[in-house]
Amino acid sequence: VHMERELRSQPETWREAARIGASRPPLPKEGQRVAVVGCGTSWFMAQSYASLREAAGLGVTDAFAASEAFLGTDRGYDALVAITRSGTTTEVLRLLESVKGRIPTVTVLGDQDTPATELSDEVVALPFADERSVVQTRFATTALALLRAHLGEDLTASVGDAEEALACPVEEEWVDAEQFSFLGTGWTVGLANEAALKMREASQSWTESYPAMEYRHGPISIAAPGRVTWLFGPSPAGLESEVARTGARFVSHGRDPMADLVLVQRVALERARARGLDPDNPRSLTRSVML
Ligand code: F1P
Repeated sequence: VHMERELRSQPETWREAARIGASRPPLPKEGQRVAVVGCGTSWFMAQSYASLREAAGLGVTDAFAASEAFLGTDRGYDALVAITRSGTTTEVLRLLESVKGRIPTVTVLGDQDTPATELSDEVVALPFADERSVVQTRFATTALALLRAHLGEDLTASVGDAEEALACPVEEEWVDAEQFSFLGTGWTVGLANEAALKMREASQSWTESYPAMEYRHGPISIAAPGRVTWLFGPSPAGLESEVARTGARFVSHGRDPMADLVLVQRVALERARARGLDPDNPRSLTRSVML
């Protein structure tokens, strides 16, 4: 199973990304107004990075699904950051083509030698984090680790937490649960979206994701015994008790939220196994989605 080997290598690949990220100046530059794009998993990593960059005070940073990013000159972006493991995703290529010569682009990808490379002004390739599985695990988190290191974050504790998330038990209650809702705030909203996607892709699970406080405005209606509400990052006051009243299991760990995503990847893998599914080859999905 590629997914298992790949997800288990994350502490190593994050260490390497932190080394590369810390050794070069932040991309894009401080003060630039930036659009970050991707598709699927890569879009969710774009959401997390956009939130972190803006919170770090480096400038307005917006995340878009590549298919929905209409970056006309009037939007005023100084730079575009694209995230794509394959470098072949149609929507990303179309967008890079459409801004070529107008907005400087930096693309974070798995392999240096891809169609996206030719369309980008600058590329950051992470070949050591590239993957065989259709389902992304380490490329996504390693790309985000690199971008976090660019922002000046020290990832030493995150790497330690990822090791811990790989060593801790996967609870049976999670493997058997009927439904999962993943929640986040700020940069962890993207991680919650990614956790839900991982469970759908690898294990055909019914999962949803929301900004934590939005969950209270309707989605909590389906929380019930046998279902799990999983929060990434700090818990907004009152949320845990509100979920507890529904009978759903509330999960919230103190570890680095990206390391908590590693644990969800393991839950997805175990659920796939329990259902007799091949987690590397999800139904109706290919390694790179092209039109
Ligand atoms: C992104 C993507 C993933 C999806 C699957 C296929 O492609 O669509 O979101 O989960 O892994 O690829 P990419 O642009 O990052 O290669």
